[in-house]
Amino acid sequence: MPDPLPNGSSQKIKYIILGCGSIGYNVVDELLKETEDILIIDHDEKRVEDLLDQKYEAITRDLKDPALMEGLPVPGVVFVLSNDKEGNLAAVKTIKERYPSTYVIARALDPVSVGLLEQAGADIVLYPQEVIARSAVHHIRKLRSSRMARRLYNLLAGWSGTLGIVTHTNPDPDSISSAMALCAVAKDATDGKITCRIFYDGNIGHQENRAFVNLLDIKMERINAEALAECEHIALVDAPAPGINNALEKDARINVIIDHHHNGDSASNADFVDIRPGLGATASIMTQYLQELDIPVEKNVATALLYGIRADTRDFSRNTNPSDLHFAAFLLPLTDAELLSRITSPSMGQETLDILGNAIRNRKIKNGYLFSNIGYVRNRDAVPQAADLLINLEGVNTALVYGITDAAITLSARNKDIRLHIGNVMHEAFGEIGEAGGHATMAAAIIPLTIFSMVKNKDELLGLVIDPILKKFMKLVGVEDEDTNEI
Ligand SMILES: [Mn+2]
Repeated sequence: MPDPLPNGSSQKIKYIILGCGSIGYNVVDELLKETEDILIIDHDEKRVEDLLDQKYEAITRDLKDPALMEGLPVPGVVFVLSNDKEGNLAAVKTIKERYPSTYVIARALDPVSVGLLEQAGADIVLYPQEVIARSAVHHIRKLRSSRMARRLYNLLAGWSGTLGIVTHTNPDPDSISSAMALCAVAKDATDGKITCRIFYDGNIGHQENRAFVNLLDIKMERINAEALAECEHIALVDAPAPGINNALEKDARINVIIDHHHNGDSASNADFVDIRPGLGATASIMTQYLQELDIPVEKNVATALLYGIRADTRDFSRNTNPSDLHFAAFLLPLTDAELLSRITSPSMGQETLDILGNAIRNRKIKNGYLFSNIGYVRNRDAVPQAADLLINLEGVNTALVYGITDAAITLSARNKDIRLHIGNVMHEAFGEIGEAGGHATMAAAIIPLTIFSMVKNKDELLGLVIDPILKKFMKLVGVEDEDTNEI
């Protein structure tokens, strides 16, 4: 046995294991794959003898002994793994006092010890019961999701003819990329025997979304009953049920539903339903299928999916989950980086530029509240884009931008004032006359024009009705006073 007790303490050792019961022994076994620079310390003389017989480096010491580290080389990492609660705590203190920069990983024997060991300076505290519980749950989740992927694959494998994939109304990158990925899975499962058609309703408004569809050359068709009738199978992506934010009839027969929204209608009779509200994007679910099923991901599909995850999670800043990051990391090397950057910075259309210009010109600011009337717009996506722009102006805490389309008055709000929940205010102000709500920092409202949609001059109509409409909002936020009319 080489001498583990050199004179000075200038000598170094990579790992010291304190306590070599079953956990310690397994850690040693794992570390041996990397290095033999390991010293084991245990209080049990018999055990140390056995270890020495097996050619391990080991010495006997008491973990509670203040001289525990005396004469030993300086360790890079110490694992404190005995089943003696007090011994572990004492050892962590002794090591950290002597070698503050040595990494110490300690085993807690009960939940209280977790805190005590951390206080004593342990860099990592493991509570094995918890580690096992977490790992057990993780495994079952993974098993369940890979079973889902397999089930979908087997279902698709039995199909032929045409699969119609329906995205939600005014489809976004999450919805569109999910449709592309489902098509890839179907093609793989049927050996190319199935034809996919991607349907949408509404419009693809936001210029980034248009750039997305154009640059990735995605073929999409406007949905109609005739086209649907030509499809043997129908799938719905990024919407929870037929008739909810999509153009399908509520009682339409759907074969596959894949979504991540909360408002799911579980009474669906589809052959396959996978709704996972925990995930930030349907594109994450689709990426997982491709990964689990080991289906090669084409560049444009990977690029679309990554953009879909990023867009739905606002670059991982909302409704996001570590899995979304995991799937994004899987996709990243498969994507077309240049294309991705062209999608995210599309050249702005003339109409959008004009609208943003109007929004800035027509702004009125009062007590940190900005109001802007952008008048008639063909594309209602221009309203939130203007709100995004105006909230960045100096002195503005809350921005409310409104405009009118052929069918509705659209209001979009952005808020930086932490005392204000703009989603609640919008809901209270406009919920009775339209659809309204949102988050603390961003919200929207849509007030249908109903019979007034027949009025030709929409700008004039908006001018006539907007004051009474805004009154309640102003009252709620406390800016109604003498010059309200000015706004
Ligand atoms: Mn989505």
